[in-house]
Amino acid sequence: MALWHLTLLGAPTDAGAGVAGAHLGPDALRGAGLARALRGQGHDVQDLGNLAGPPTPAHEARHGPHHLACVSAWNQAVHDAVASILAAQRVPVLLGGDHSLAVGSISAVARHCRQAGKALCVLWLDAHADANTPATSPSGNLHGMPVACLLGDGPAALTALAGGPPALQPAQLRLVGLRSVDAGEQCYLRQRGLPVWRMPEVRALGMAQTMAQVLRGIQAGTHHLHVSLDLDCMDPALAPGVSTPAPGGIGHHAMQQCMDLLAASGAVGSVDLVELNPLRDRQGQTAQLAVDLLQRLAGSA
Ligand code: 6HN
Ligand code: MN
Ligand code: MN
Ligand code: MN
Repeated sequence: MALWHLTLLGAPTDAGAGVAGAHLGPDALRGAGLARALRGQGHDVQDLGNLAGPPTPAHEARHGPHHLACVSAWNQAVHDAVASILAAQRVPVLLGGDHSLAVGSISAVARHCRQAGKALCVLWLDAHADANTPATSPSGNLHGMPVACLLGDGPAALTALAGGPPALQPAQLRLVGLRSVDAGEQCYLRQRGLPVWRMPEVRALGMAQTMAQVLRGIQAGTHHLHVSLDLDCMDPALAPGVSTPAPGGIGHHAMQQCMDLLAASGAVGSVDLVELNPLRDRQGQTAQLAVDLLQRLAGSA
């Protein structure tokens, strides 16, 4: 297993979520010993601390996506920081924060891959599709929209972060673990032809077979695999510390297996670790689990 030169970057905001608390995620992950655990495995770990950004406004906008200006400011900061980490040849690990931040991080990764001539694939581990647009969203919350934004469908302030063409094409995405998909998202997934492995399928195939399908054609060297890990992909009995829990998620063993198979691919080049909500956690068990999963994802050096 290769040694990772990884850089932790905190983005303490919950502006994209409808529930408060994800802004406490980065420090909870640090408190659970994230850097120490990774260093203990031999990895080179740098921690840039937390980015600064605007506080979450107390009131929702009456029309349109909630807190768009605030979410855009955070995403611009994330984009710029992730771009410099990648330019320094390191693996950025974005500590969220809510999942809207993936627009900034993945837009930076997409630009980097275009310049480096690498093929980008994004694994989206989530209970949700995060593929609403402002027109279909039942909540107005931007953490339900990053997939559509990355495909070019969303508020211009967010889609523009990719710097011209959309950050991603549908075939570059793989959505795994879904079980809470809104009606508008169903249509969108079908229309755009997004590759999806819903929970019933993951259970029927088993994680090994699921990941064999997900990773087909992805090779270390030619490919850059970005892992966007929304902690609500796991079963909430196991990982209660999230803002939008959905029952029937991925179990402990399957999740560990998933991380081990990703590590073995050798293709992982960037990570989002998002949606930890310490206000909803029980004795830090979700934070601890997240540390364990990231350790496995990085593999032992
Ligand atoms: N997440 N589909 C719901 C919505 O409000 O659009 C939930 C989104 C959850 C987003 O967990 O990252
Ligand atoms: Mn709000
Ligand atoms: Mn998500
Ligand atoms: Mn989710």
